[in-house]
Amino acid sequence: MIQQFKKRLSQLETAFNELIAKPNEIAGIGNGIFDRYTNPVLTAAHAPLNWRYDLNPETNPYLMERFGINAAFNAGAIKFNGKYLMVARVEGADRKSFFAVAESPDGISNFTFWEYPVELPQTAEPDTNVYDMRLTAHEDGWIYGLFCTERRDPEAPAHDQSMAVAACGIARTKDLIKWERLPDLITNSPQQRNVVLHPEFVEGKYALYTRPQDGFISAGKGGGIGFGLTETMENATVDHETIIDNKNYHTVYEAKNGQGPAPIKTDKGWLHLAHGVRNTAAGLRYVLYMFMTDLHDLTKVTHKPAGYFLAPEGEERVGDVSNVVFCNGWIKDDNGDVYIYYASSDTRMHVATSTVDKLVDYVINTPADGLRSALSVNSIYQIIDSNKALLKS
Ligand code: M1P
Repeated sequence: MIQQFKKRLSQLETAFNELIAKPNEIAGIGNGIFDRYTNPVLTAAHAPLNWRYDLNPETNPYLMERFGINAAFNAGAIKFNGKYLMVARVEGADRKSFFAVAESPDGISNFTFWEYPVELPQTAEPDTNVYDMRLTAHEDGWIYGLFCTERRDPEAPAHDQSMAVAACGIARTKDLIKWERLPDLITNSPQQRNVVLHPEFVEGKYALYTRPQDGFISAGKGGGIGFGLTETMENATVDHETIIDNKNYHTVYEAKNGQGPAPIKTDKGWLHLAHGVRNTAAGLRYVLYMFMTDLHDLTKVTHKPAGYFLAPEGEERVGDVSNVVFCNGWIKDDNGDVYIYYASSDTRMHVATSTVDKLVDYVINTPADGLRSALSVNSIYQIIDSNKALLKS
């Protein structure tokens, strides 16, 4: 028996070590805007063996998995002490999500989870499920993690065990190990998801991107990316939300949308990455899109390329919730490189790399959505005609 235990343990360790050590390479020639990579950067299989297995042959003679991990996705991201960190949404086989920090030396490979998952303090109303943390290194000196906290709807009848209320949970830290929990955000919306803290004070207040919604799944009359101010994060309250980027008929954000990570400041404006959702016969399709807001008026969208920036491709299209890409973490390096950490199909994490210069060029120079087929054709005509003029010159 002990021989079998040892053999199985050695097989598990070899497979795990090979996975962590796997190099990652740019995949294909790309579209000039960003590069995809051959391998996902974080998966359920990256969860350490000692989280999943009781490694004592006396209490676990068959070396069975005692705590199954289902997925690792929707990660916040930050560069901290020279390392590239993701705070992933790790989901157990029991469907509960929790946060865990994974670190990489180069941002594209060898992501390894820290020893323990995040121990998230609770409020008086304990979370049933927590997910999708957005990290913001705020100019007040704290690193904030804003996330969705989900609880059963207190109004739900006994026969309905799926009605839930989503709210914005708030925690802050200096080292990503010890977290201080603050009260949940209060807004006038019945539900909130995809709330993100802006990194700078605005008019001396904390600025938040919100996503007001009527129901747990459907944005209903709500939706759009909202913007609001709060005096404090210790009792965060947004009394007034201005919708800065709305849902729109026959676009990739027709059903709902949401701010991704905190925006990146450039000399041309704030770069935003967001997700857009539309409904199809095969279910909801989530893609990523970008826009830019004014440096001095964060509620003013100055540029917005038509359509999606990144959509699920190949194996990314399949997972627990298929046809989804979602991003709540990116890292801008001092040299202008940008690491975009995106999840596919609520299952695994990938990285795409670009630069601030490329993303600014993309956002400013890609034609906007004319909202009609004829105007899309016009955009192609303009490109063809300027290429023809180039050949003649
Ligand atoms: O399943 C896709 C995504 O659905 C939700 O996003 P949104 O609030 O925009 O609809 C979230 O549950 C997210 O975690 C998930 O990836």
